[in-house]
Formats: sequence, structure tokens, C-alpha cells
Amino acid sequence: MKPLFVTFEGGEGSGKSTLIKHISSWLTEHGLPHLVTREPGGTPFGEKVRDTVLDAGCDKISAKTELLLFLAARLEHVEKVIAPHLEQGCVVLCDRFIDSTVAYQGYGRGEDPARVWALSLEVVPLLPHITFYLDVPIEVGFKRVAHRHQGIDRLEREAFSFHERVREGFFHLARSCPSRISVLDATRAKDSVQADAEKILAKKLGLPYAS
Ligand code: Z5A
Repeated sequence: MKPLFVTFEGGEGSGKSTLIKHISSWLTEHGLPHLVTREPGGTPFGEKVRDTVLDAGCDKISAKTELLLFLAARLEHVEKVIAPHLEQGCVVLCDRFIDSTVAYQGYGRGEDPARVWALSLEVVPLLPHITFYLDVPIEVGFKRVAHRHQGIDRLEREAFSFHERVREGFFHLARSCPSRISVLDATRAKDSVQADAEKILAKKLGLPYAS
């Protein structure tokens, strides 16, 4: 079994969770063992960091503190969960990873993106094999999740301009790493987005794919 680390990136409501669920079923149909996980989260510590860092009632923490919290959660996640699964030859599907850190804490919060990238890799020297960046205009993504009852978190309540900078950041990353990051136009119907992702994964995994 060849391990494969796949990450899903995008703005709020871009359809990452929906696509991951679909790809998980698709991998099951092909009999491929896999893990579905997310960031921040994926370990008990990571879930606590998630609660803290996304808590809308949390006092304003500095951009650097926020960055270090995401990285601390990632280190635990990779050491305790992701790396052991990859070592067993699993496919790991992860909702957000390093590109979110560069896009949100770098481009969004205004920390130097190159430094955020370098620090992230110093703390956790692991890059995904494949990253799907699901692109939707900010207003489309927010409209899709507007019905949720839980209220909006610290990052969601940031200004429109913050989310625009994040989106630009994702585009910049995609241009810098074209062999790793596939940009999917996520304004299309779910089945079109899913078909694109399946095709790319089938090629990488050596699976037959009828388009
Ligand atoms: N963050 C960070 O700042 N730095 C970091 O290093 C990391 C994370 C790792 C996590 O939020 C926050 O953490 C995130 C960045 C920050 N903050 N923001 N903003 P989260 O995990 O709670 O939220 P999210 O990642 O933004 O996920 P989401 O809101 O759940 O969106 P999604 O997973 O991308 O979308 P979805 O749940 O699959 O779909 C939303 C709805 O759209 C749903 O009703 C679907 O049925 C529908 N949908 C999905 N696809 C389509 C298509 N193609 N057409 C129409 N409708 C669709």
C-alpha cells in the first residue's frame, strides 16, 4: 500500500466537508483504507485548541499567539495521528492543513506569509502529496452556511476584506505549488467538483477511472 496525504482547502462554505465525505465513500468502494481528519482538531488536544481559537467569546489574542496555537495543534495531530496512518500505508484525508495557516495567519492576519510557511515547516516538516483548493467567492460560501445555528466563530466574523486576502493567499499558494495544489471551481454542482477530485486521485492511486 502506498500512503497518500490529501488535504482540502478553501474558504468558509466552499464544500470541503461535503467533498471529503464523498471521497471517503469512493475510497471505501475501492477497498482502500483511509482516515478522515481535520484541523484544527484530530486529537483531544487539537479539539481543545479548536474550541479556544475559534471561540467567538475569546478575548482578542495576538496574531502570533493564534499562529502558534494552530501549529501546536498540528504537531500533536501529525505525530499522534497522521504520521502513524501514513506509515501503515493509509490514505489520509485532512480538512485544512499548512495552506490554511499561510492563507489565514499570513495573508489574512498580516504576518509575513514566507515566514509563516517557513515556521510551519520547521515545526511540522510534512507537506501533503495532493491538495484540493475549493474556490468560491466569499459571499457564495457565507450564503451556503448562513442557516447554521451555532453562530459565527472568531475567524468567520472577520471583515469581508480579511476573507478576500485569505482567498488571494490561496491563489498565490496554488500558483507557487502547481504540482501539489489543484484549484477546483467549487461554484459548480457538487458532482462536477467530485468528478474532478476523483479523476486526480484515481491517477495518483493507479485506479481505473471512467470519465
Ligand atoms: N484555520 C486557520 O485560521 N488556520 C489554520 O492553520 C487552520 C484553520 C488549520 C476552521 O473552521 C477555521 O480555522 C477556519 C480557518 C481556520 N475559519 N474560517 N473561516 P471550520 O472547520 O469550522 O469551518 P470551515 O473549514 O470553513 O468549514 P465549513 O464552514 O464547514 O465549510 P466547508 O466544509 O468548506 O463546507 P461544507 O460544510 O461541505 O458545505 C457547506 C454547505 O454548502 C452545505 O450545506 C453543503 O451541502 C453545501 N455545498 C457544498 N458543496 C456545494 C456545491 N458544490 N454547490 C452548492 N452547495 C454546496
